[in-house]
Amino acid sequence: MGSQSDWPTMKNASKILKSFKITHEVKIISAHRTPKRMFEFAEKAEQRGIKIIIAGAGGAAHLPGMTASISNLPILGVPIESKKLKGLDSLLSIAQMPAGIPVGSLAVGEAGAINAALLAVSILGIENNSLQNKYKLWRSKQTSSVSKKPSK
Ligand code: RP5
Repeated sequence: MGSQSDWPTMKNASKILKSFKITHEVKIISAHRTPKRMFEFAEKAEQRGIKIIIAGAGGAAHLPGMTASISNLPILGVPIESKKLKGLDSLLSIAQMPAGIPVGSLAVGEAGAINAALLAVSILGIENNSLQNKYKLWRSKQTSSVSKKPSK
């Protein structure tokens, strides 16, 4: 994520990954404030065995796109809800990538962070039957938890 201030949102992704026992690391890397850190991380991620990068950023949210410009790994971008524009700036910055450098953009805020992690689980599950089964179970539990009628 781009800043400590993104962590309240991005910790929702980490919680999901933990619940599926997915080994992951959590880092603050800013495309603007720490560009060298970003470059080094993105350049070495694949050889370090990382499979998917979830990048959360807000405002002029260049972290997902710039990471995608350096790494061939799948990049899932989470637009953080910014104070001034409620995340519309983040969403457009992340979604409107030029053709040829893909970033999978999720929803603004907490839902996006949760779904980025679930999408990562789903992608990793393609080559991992046990993970795929855990994901199916998670989805079916969610379905069963939805009441047919509202409570009083
Ligand atoms: C972006 O700027 C970060 O991703 C964060 O969402 C936003 C604001 O950062 P802070 O000023 O709160 O550190 O780089």
